[in-house]
Amino acid sequence: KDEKKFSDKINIASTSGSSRISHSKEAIKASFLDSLFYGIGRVPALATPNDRYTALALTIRDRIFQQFILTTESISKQDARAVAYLSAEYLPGPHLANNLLNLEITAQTREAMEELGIELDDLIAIEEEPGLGNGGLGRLASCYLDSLATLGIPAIAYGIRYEFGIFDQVIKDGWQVELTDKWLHYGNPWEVVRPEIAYEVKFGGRTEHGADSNGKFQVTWVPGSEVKGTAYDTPILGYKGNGAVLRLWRAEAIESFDFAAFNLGDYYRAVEAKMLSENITKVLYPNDQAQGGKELRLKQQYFFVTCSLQDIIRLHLIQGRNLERLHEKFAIQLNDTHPAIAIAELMRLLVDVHQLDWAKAWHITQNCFAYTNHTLLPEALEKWSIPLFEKVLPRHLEIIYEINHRFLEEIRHQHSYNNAQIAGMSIIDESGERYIRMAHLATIGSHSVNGVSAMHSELLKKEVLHDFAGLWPDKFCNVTNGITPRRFLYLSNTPLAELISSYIGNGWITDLDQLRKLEPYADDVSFQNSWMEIKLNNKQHLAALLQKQTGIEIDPAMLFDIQAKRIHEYKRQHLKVLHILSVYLRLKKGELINFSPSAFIFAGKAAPGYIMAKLLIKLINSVADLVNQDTEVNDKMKVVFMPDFNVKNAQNLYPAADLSEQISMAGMEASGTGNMKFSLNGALTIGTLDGANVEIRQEVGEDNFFLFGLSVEQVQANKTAGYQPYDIYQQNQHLREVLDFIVSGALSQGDTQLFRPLYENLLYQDPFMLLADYQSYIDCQEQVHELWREPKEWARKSILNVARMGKFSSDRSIRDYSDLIWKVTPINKK
Ligand code: B1N
Repeated sequence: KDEKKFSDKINIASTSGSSRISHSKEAIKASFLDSLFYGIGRVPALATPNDRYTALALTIRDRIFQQFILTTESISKQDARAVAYLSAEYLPGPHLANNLLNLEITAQTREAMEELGIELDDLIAIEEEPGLGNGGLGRLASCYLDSLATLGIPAIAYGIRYEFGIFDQVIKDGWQVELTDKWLHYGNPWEVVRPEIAYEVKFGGRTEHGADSNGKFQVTWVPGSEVKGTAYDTPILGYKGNGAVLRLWRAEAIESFDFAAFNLGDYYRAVEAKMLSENITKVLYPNDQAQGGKELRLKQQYFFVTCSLQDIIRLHLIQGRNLERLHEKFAIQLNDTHPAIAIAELMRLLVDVHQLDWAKAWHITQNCFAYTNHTLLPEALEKWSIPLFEKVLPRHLEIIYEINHRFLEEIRHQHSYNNAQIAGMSIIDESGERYIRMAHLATIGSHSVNGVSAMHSELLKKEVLHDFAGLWPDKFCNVTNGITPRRFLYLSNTPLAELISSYIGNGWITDLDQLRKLEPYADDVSFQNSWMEIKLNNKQHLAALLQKQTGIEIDPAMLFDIQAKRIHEYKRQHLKVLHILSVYLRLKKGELINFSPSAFIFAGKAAPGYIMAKLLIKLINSVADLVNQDTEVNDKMKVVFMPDFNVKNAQNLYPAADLSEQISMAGMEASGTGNMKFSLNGALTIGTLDGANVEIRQEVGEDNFFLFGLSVEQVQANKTAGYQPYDIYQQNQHLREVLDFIVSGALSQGDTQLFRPLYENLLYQDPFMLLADYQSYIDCQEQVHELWREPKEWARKSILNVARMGKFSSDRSIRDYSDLIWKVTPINKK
């Protein structure tokens, strides 16, 4: 009976050369047909486009898993310290083309498909992207996962498998209309469900305090309801090899829980319980930067956090390790406060479930967690009202009170803080109705707190977390955001990537600083010509797409001036609208002789409940209608709103931009990452000194960046002095004409009321100081047009922008996190 175990019988290395997963064209073809016949049971004659897409996705997935086996083996052999990234949002973008690129099999796959009479690009176009995030924060998480995988750092990214992601945006009569995002409708070939990896999640009920059978003090949580979270894994391939896992949790009913009702014959009540359970992961909240205090959102957060922590503990224990060393094996990163309940939950798991004493558990907890803050906006700082929180998580409220009590005792006695300071730092806000401040919980429970750009990290210490920075100066650090050059240059702008590689080699793909080698070619006329020719091609491609999406025709020779990001007042899409109207009115008067024909392009979603943002979209489309139909100007200017900004559409925008608009009020944009994507694709930036713009300008050089507007200090001084936008309106005649035009009815079939709220907000409040920055912006745009008239100079600056973007690779960000915060190193794969 010395039968060997299954695992001992398989030599994984020997499977890696197997023809089944070889990267040759013939193998891909055979594997594709296998997937089609035996994976989904189709014959070619009956295969729909989606069948073909699915068959190819499965073919590629086999090859990804094959690569993964090696990574997984090395990780377990080396007993390496791993990163667990906790984020309520991810925006991976379409997988197929990116995976082909990372496997370096795009060419042979294209040929294999061609030989079968299939166009690869048609299959790529079919893919529905997972819209599991709102914007920059979710995309950042996905860029980081790409870099973790590429660098070979052991990592699991945990999140929520929303059945419906961010809504699809369509424009009707100029207004945003939201449609349900049915991304799972045709199935999802990239994920693998792991029914055996599932955890119970409790909600509500009450706690019981007493002694256990050994007389030890014990708290028992008697829940009001329970659901189950099941793991769905998506393999994320890094460039050339290594992998990481995106593990998303889906809520399901626990059979046993509604069994009682079922046995009583109350079938419908049992099914209803099942339905309610599944609601938890039904839909993504489409608000970015504003939190409504919704019970279901709190449940979502707790749901994915407890599943993830239970999973981390399981992974730790099955390696035969001691729980007291959890922090030595896992670095857990909190992507904003959305997963910050993890701090109380890990305490509960360690103390209530695994019986560790409080001090030990707290040591482990603080050393596991690190917290990234992504915003200073007051309305985005998460807080939960105590009654709501207590109803959903009664045990966690007790734990938070205990954490808070111990913390406040410490600062009162060891640091002699006074009552006002203590009230300001308490986890509980007691200034009115009582709330839990999640940023305080995250800061107290973590060993590291970071902002996402140099400026934001400084402001974080000066403002929102000022007293904590005074107490623990060493806890605070900065990690400037970054983007993956694989997706946002190589994949989405392949012609430019290939041109770059033909001059400096392809080392830049994993070492973006090597782009510096382009600097000597910035003045090379033939390089400039190739550079601008590629840009023109990209613009043609975008023009064709926009024509298809909106019916609006734009001339690719125009200057493409693009603002693409969530619609928000602080981002000031309306400042750009003021500029467009100013151009329009001056062109109509025959002024502005030197204006170069421009296409003003916008893209972005507004939160469905954000009235002003939705009115802004209507304003943009109304301006577009007016301008595009006016034959007196429409050979000199066009305005287009691209609907449904998502990763897929974004990949068409960045490569085609001449000018990138990064015009938020200084101090408002934590970092921005769109700014990096545009610049990496050769757009010049017009921007304020805000977020990562500051560092981009530093890197590319002041001469290669169009700077305008007030600095943070000036914004603050203005506010203190009692900012009066109306005075500026009165003093600047041209601005007055532009603003008055908005309510003249010319944009709204005579309706002078439609845009009045926007107009009055600017004249009398102007919280984001558009009027203060208006003239500076207009003047700066004149400089843009001056440079545009010098194509060689423009090309030179465009090349220098790209050459100097190395710092903004997410590989650099991940190295910073690894060195400064996580203390992890890449695995060595033989
Ligand atoms: O995070 C990005 C930054 O580049 C942006 O500047 C920043 O605005 C963005 C609540 C947020 N901050 N906060 C959010 C998202 C969803 C939500 O429900 C807040 N997003 C950001 C990456 O660092």
